[in-house]
Amino acid sequence: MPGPSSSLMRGGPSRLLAATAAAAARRRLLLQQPRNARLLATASAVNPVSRSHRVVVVGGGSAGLAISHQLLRSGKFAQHDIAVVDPAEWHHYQPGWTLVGGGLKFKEDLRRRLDSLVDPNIRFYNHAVGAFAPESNELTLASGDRLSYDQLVVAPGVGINYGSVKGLPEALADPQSLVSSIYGYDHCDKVFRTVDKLKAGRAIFTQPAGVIKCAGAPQKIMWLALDHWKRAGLYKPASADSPIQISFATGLPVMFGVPKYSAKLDELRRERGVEGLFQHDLVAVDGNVATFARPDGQEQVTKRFDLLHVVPKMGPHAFVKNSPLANEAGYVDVDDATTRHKKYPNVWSAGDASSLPTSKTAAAITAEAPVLVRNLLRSTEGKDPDAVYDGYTSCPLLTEYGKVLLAEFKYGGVPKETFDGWLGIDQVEPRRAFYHLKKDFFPWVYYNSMVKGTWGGPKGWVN
Ligand code: UQ1
Repeated sequence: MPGPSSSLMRGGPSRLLAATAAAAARRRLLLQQPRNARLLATASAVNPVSRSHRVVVVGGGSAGLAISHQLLRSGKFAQHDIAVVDPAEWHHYQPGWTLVGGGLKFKEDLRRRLDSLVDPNIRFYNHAVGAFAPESNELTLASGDRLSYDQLVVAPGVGINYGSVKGLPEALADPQSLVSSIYGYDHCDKVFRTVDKLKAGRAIFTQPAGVIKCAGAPQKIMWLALDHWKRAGLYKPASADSPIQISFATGLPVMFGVPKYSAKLDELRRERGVEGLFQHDLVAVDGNVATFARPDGQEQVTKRFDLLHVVPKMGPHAFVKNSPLANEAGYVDVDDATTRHKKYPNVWSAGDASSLPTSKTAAAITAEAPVLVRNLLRSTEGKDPDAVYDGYTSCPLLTEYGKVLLAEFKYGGVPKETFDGWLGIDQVEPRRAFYHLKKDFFPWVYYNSMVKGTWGGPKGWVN
């Protein structure tokens, strides 16, 4: 098992000398050819730099920032012992994009420059990862430079496969089309414009088969749109003369993966006259026609729409999927309880990129991060992991303007409700207080605490 940081221990003096010589050669080149940019670029490509850190965290999203700052706050690291790697210019509070789609927030207010969120004591590499080499405790950046580590945390999230639906990229980009998605910075503000524009016709809201982040969001945006149209007199629940009709077309067989909440949400769907198209997996958009795949070799189904809200398929990034760290599905193959890699004991993962079999949310990260951090720190001291992640995750499900059903559960879809028993609260009932948690408190605590490593989710403030 890797011990405390020392490039001498890991690579031996020859590697250190080689790196120093390479750096000196680069400096000489810089002095000799200060104006020849092309030569310099070539020189750095053939002479990649190698740096070492005690912990390298891949990903500056919710998981990467929470984990790297919790590690820093442990007081066990010197300046630049910890590094964060992420090519992004911006960090987005993605849970807020549903609120943008509902016309409740501006997307510009939900983002921060990523470099402004990384503590100066953490070394920030604003680069993509090229490849992992866990056998030699190294990774290569897209720039060609190499980073070596004692401990590696892999938390780059998942990618959105817009191409998974034929015709979707074009339909999203067309400002005239009433096709949109809250799953992306570029389009999340188009959603409310399309909702506000629709005065009559059929609105279809989709959810794909397979794993997505925030499994409740595809219907949250539908409930907000329904409420908007209802208030405008354009939607009359379960009425034939309603100007607007609404369908929820989901690749899954149920409204939600947890039976307790699914039953309630299906009851709302029926009461509100929303057509349920279950096991309908959107595969193509062509003009005003949506095509859905059906299971078990059944024929595809086409539906005409006037407004379409799409949730594309999602999946692991290629640099994770095609690496030795991935399981068959392409996620970082970690233990469900300890978050430690099943094959490489100095590799850890949390968040959307991990194989942790829970619903992918920022709330899940509030519970995963402290477990990962404690177990990683113990392992640097030669101790076995003793912290256990129980699968906690949460979905604050907007059911209308002003109400949220706060679904909270752990592995196996077993409810684990923070406010259970408080004054007889059952979280299956949508409430105004939870709406304010979702709309006002969580975005605030996220940037003021969570990304700084001081928010423990249901446990409140930590560190
Ligand atoms: C949470 O901590 C959090 O992070 C800021 C969220 O935002 C995305 C959440 O949605 C939830 C549910 C939590 C959990 C915290 C409490 C107090 C239930």
